[in-house]
Amino acid sequence: MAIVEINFDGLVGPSHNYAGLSLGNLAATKSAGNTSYPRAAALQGLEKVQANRARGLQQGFLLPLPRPNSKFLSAIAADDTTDKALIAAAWSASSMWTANAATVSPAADTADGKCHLTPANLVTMPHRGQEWTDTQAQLKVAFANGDHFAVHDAIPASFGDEGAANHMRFCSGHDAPGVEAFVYGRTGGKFPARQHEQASRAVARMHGLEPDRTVFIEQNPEAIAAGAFHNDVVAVANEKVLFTHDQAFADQQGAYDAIRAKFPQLQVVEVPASAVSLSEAITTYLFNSQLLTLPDGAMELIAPLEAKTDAVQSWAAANIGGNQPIRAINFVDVRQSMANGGGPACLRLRVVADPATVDPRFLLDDAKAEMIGNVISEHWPETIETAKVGDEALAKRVIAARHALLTALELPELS
Ligand code: SUG
Repeated sequence: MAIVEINFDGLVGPSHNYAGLSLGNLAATKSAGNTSYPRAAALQGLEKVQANRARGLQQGFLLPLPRPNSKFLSAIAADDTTDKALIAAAWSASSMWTANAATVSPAADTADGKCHLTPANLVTMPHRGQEWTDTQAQLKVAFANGDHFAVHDAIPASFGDEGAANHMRFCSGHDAPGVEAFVYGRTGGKFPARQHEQASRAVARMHGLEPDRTVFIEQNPEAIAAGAFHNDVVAVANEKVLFTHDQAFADQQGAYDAIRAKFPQLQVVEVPASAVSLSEAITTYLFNSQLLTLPDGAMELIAPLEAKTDAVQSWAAANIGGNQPIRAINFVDVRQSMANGGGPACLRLRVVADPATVDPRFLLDDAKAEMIGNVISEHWPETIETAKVGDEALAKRVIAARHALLTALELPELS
């Protein structure tokens, strides 16, 4: 049995648009009203995935959820008088950011030896709070093998949960037992704190994690106020390495100490504000990079193009490569997603498992990637103007596009 990390990227849906729905997500707010390019967005995501496969890594994908979401629209009795933002909520392609789909605890960490997945309730934002039931339905198909996986219900809506975006795992190798760190925010700041401490604690209990291999850390309120609506905008972990801005946590040294107490091998790669300011960290999404272990054991960062700034490059020149824990930084074009506040790391959900235990329809090979690319090129709208969100003809096109993908992938149970 080969237990490996499989990244499940969210395929960008045909309704991808810039309606500016996420308060506290500065990129999405700035892009509000702009014309989107769903076809280019989806192809950019697919290209990132293919580049990671070319690095020798395992890739899966999750499908766009049904949009416009007719269940949501009928639940709010939507009509011509309904607030435009609520109509747009039903059209959001936000399920592409699968780092928010669920929290995943690999089998090596859990009491029953299964890999546990809890869909994130995403209740803080109306356009995202409607995702989890459909996400769960999909996870139950992809991870249907009950000998290896347990898919839970979301945590009750009283406690906001944003999934893997606020969760980090430290381990000597992906298949080894890990220490899981949950990062939560406190309410009362300028922007909503989306991850509630009690949601994090409930997920840890639900997954059967041992308290002495679990850490709870408070996010820096200043980081949330500066636009880090998820912890993965200011920190990312992989195996022994924590790559983080020095203003990510409420008590930075306390956070390192708490992790180290349970995971002594921790290596912190800290970027000080003097090298890259908090605001530059957020506009560049440097920490929303994927930090990947390549087959030869070396780690590389997959960063968004937006992170190719002078400040980042001069920090990287001195701190990446050679004998440093991170060997290289690569840049990838996911600009359509970035304009809605989603970088390379937002677009993927990490699952540590034996690929043979996953429904093969969700795993990628070259032929399937080509087929998906063809469906996108043929069916995804080239552009969506925000004013067109809600348009009936466009709705038909978006529904048909998703349907074409489900048919090509032989996943009729998700229609
Ligand atoms: O929840 N953007 C997403 C971006 C999610 C990024 N994910 C992680 N950091 N893991 C969000 O704010 C914008 C959609 C809009 O406004 O239509 C949006 O939902």
